[in-house]
Amino acid sequence: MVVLSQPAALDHFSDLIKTCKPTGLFAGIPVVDLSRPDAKHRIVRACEEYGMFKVINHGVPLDFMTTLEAQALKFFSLPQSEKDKAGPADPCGYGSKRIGPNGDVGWIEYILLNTNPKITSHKSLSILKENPEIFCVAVEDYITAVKNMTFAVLEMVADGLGIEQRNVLSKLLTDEKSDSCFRLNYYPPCPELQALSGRNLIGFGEHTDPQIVSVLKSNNTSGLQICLKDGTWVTVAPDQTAFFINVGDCLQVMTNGRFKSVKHRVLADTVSSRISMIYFGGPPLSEKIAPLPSLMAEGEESLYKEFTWSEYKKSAYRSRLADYRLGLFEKSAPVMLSNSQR
Ligand code: GA4
Repeated sequence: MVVLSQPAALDHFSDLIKTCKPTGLFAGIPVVDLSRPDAKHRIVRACEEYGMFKVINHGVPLDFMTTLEAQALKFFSLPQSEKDKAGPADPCGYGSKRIGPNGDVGWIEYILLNTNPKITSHKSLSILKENPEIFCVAVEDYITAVKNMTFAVLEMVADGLGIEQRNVLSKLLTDEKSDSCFRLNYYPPCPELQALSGRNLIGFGEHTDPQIVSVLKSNNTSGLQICLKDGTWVTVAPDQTAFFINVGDCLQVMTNGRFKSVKHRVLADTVSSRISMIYFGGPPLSEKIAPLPSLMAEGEESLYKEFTWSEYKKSAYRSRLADYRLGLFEKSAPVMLSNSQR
């Protein structure tokens, strides 16, 4: 028997090393050209089938995307002691390897910010203050443009679903109390991985996003994988000029399970660093999350117990990354199972 020993540099990270079936780049993610009249129908179909789609002709200036990415790279290249001044993440701020409060880890460095100026945490403010030239303008421009695109996409979703009130979803994010956040992720390359032949290093472990919708832009390094309906994992081909939009748990509930909150994860690369920036659109804390009445057929019942975003968020922060968080709120199965037990 051949026993592969682990490179010393990875000794502390055995939790992050997994054997994931090799997958080729998946070409099946629906591409939606937002300038085309059929966009709304394509979006709805994609949310039902994959819980994710890629948008092109999105109207976000390329310059905003490349500038923020360059600034983020600059930040992550600072000496560790400088970056640590913006941490630890609780949940906002700079974090390295630790994800969330319950022991999850990944081969990652990140910055988490609240996007609502009214509830911006002290930590978010100090990152912006200490690195003004890096963040202020670039983050502001980028987030404003991405938010506007997201509002338009959510209106297309409502329209595509045949709902008369087009802003029924977007208004939750345009609300001044919307609890949205923004994340910059940096996945450093790990050359030592090569020695682990066939095994993978987890950058961000499998999970679903708790919010309504997430909007991701990455550089050209692959790593993002999604889980298809049949349980197979596929690698999403990166596209640095497009956005990948995915359904969050709240949107799954608001469509009474018609849209699927997609399970996804990120694997680290041996040679290239991956950078991604994600806007997570969440509703106000007091918002009740329940199926939209206009989507319910006669006699159809909600699959979920009613909850507010604040209750769901609290419950999410008590969970581990891979837990099936909606399980606690399902009417039929009131237990939280880890994904591997499902
Ligand atoms: C997943 C989606 C977003 O990145 C995030 C994450 C959050 C965190 O990193 O602080 C969580 C995770 C995410 C879900 C379960 C909890 C909370 C880490 C974690 C273990 C910012 C979010 O809103 O939920």
